[in-house]
Amino acid sequence: MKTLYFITGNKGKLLEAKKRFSKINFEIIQKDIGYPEIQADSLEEVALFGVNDIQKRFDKPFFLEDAGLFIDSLNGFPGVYSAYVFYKIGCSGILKLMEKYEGNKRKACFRSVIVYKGLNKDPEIFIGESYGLISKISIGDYGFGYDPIFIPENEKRTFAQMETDEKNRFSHRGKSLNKLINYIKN
Ligand code: ITT
Repeated sequence: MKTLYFITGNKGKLLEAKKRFSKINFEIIQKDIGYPEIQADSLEEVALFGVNDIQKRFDKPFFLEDAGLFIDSLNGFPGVYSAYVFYKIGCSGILKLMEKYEGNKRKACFRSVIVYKGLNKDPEIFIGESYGLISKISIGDYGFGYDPIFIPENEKRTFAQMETDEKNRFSHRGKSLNKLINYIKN
C-alpha cells in the first residue's frame, strides 16, 4: 500500500483524508509537527508559508491544508481567523453574531486549500468550496469545528449530522481531496 504524509494536528481532518484515500488504497500518515500559521489575507498564503517551513525539515512527499468558514453577512468572518475564533467563541459565539440574520442572509462558504509538495517538485494547490447556510441551532455529533452549524446547499442537515463518507461527498475538503487524488493518480 502506498503512503502519503498529512501535516496536521486536527484529528477530524485526518479522519476525512484517511477515509477518502482508503478508496484508492493509499494510507495517510499523520505528522503532527506543527508550522507557523501566519496572519495573512488568504488561506493560500497561510498554507504555502507552512509548506515552505515544513520542506526544510521533512524530506518525504506531504500535504497540508488550511481551511476556514466565510460568512457573507459578516464580510467573510471568521475566514482566515477560523481556528482562533473557534477556540475563543466556538459555534455558540457564531450563532450569537448571526442572531439578527434570516434566510439568505445566513449564507456561508467553507473553503479548503490543500498544498501538496512532491519530491523535487514545486508546491501544487488544490481548492475545494462548499456553499451553504449557518443553521439557527447547533446540531449533530459527527465531525468537528463548525460542522454543527453549517448546512450545505440542497440539504436540511448540518455536516455534524453526516458520517464522514457522506460529508466528504459534499464538503470543501472532499472536493480538494478529490483534486489532489486526481493529481497523484496521474
Ligand atoms: P491544522 O493542524 O491542519 O492546521 P487546524 O485545526 O488548525 O488544523 P485550520 O486552521 O485549517 O485547522 O482550520 C481552521 C478552523 O476551521 C479549525 O480549527 C476548525 O475549527 C474549522 N474547520 C476547518 N475545517 C472544518 C470542517 O470541515 N468542518 C468544521 N470546521 C472546520
